[in-house]
Amino acid sequence: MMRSAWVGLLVLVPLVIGAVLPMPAYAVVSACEARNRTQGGPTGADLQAVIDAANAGDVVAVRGRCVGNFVVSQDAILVGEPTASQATPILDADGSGEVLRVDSGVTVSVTNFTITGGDTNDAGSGIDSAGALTLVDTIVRYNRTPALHAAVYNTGTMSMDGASSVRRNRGGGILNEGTLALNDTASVTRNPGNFGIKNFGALTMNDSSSVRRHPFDGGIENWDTLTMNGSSSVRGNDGSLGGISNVRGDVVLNASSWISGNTGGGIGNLFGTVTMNGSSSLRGNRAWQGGGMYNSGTLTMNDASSVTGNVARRTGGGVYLNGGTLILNATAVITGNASGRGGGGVTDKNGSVMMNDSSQIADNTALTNGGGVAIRTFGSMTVSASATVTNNRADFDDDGGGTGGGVYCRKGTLAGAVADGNVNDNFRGQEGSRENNIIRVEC
Ligand SMILES: [Ca+2]
Repeated sequence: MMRSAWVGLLVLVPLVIGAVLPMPAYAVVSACEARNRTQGGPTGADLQAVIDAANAGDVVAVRGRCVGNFVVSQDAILVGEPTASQATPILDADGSGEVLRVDSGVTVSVTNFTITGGDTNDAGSGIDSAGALTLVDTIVRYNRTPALHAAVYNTGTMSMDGASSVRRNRGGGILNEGTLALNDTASVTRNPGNFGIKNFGALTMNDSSSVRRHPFDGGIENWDTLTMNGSSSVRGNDGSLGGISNVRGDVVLNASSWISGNTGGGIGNLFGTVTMNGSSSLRGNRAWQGGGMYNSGTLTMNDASSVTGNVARRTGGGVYLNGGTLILNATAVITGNASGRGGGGVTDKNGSVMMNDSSQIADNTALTNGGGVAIRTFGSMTVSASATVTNNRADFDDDGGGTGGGVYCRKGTLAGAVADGNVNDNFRGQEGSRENNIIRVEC
């Protein structure tokens, strides 16, 4: 009896009010409203008190803007509920301390929030997590740290899902010492004081995730392991070593992952390893030397991976080897790169180039020597029976300065199938009428 009366009232009240006033889709909330949805508890303005009173795994629903330094020390599910005035609820430290701390051993998910207003003198002004934290459609922005720190500090296991992003924080974006995954369309963008992600742990980028538009120290500084899958990208960053600086770490690019439009080069590899698989690519990057990659470690290109359309103002339009190793396997290609001086595709200074299988260095241009490859200072290059160096052009500005359309070997060794037509149809000048395959000086 009572129940049916209540149901009648619940139906009646909105109809009566709705007839008088247009009702918003959601209640208007700008202050903090927190409620334990699992236990059906009352709504309060003290989010920390609701978190502390929750049982492990309870859903804590939040509306509006909650100010404070929030700490989660047991398993929890935080869900931001949209309102008319606040579609994405805000956790705000209001310019003092960390916004959200997740303790070690705790599993937490955070869905549909903006995390902002953190200000600390070390890493983690926005989020400081030692636990297992999943961010879903959550934005971390406008937090502040000194330049060498970062808005997010992860020493546990963190994943960024959905459209989560870390952006426009002062200082770096993320400092990772644990395990970090970027999934879906998650992004780290425009953290203008510093790098996007500095990685001392295991960093994986999946799906269409991206690290973009960092103006000073590049997108990612990697000291341990970085794996890029799906169509993930690092693009539009500026840095002294380009989009990714890899310092003795291991970088693996799989599937159709891409490194593009970075200034300072696509990847700067200092004594580490970079392995390109699938159809991964370094494309459209620019640098003084090594437009696609500056390499003093090992770059292995497998499958149909490519280095394409990169530009060096000086040498090594695609790849500049400074004592490092470049191995091309399968159908890997270095193509369409350009240099303002020598080595349109590759400059090999005291390094080693091995072209295996059906790999190609093709359609690259240099304004001086070595349209495809320039070898100098004891560099070496070996070309296997079915690999080709073709349609590259030296002296592309046609001023008469520059030769060695395929390979210009200033000092070093050039070996393998080079006398068997594998280095063929390369040119000096733009016209394409003057075949100019291999020039040996002290080789
Ligand atoms: Ca020239």
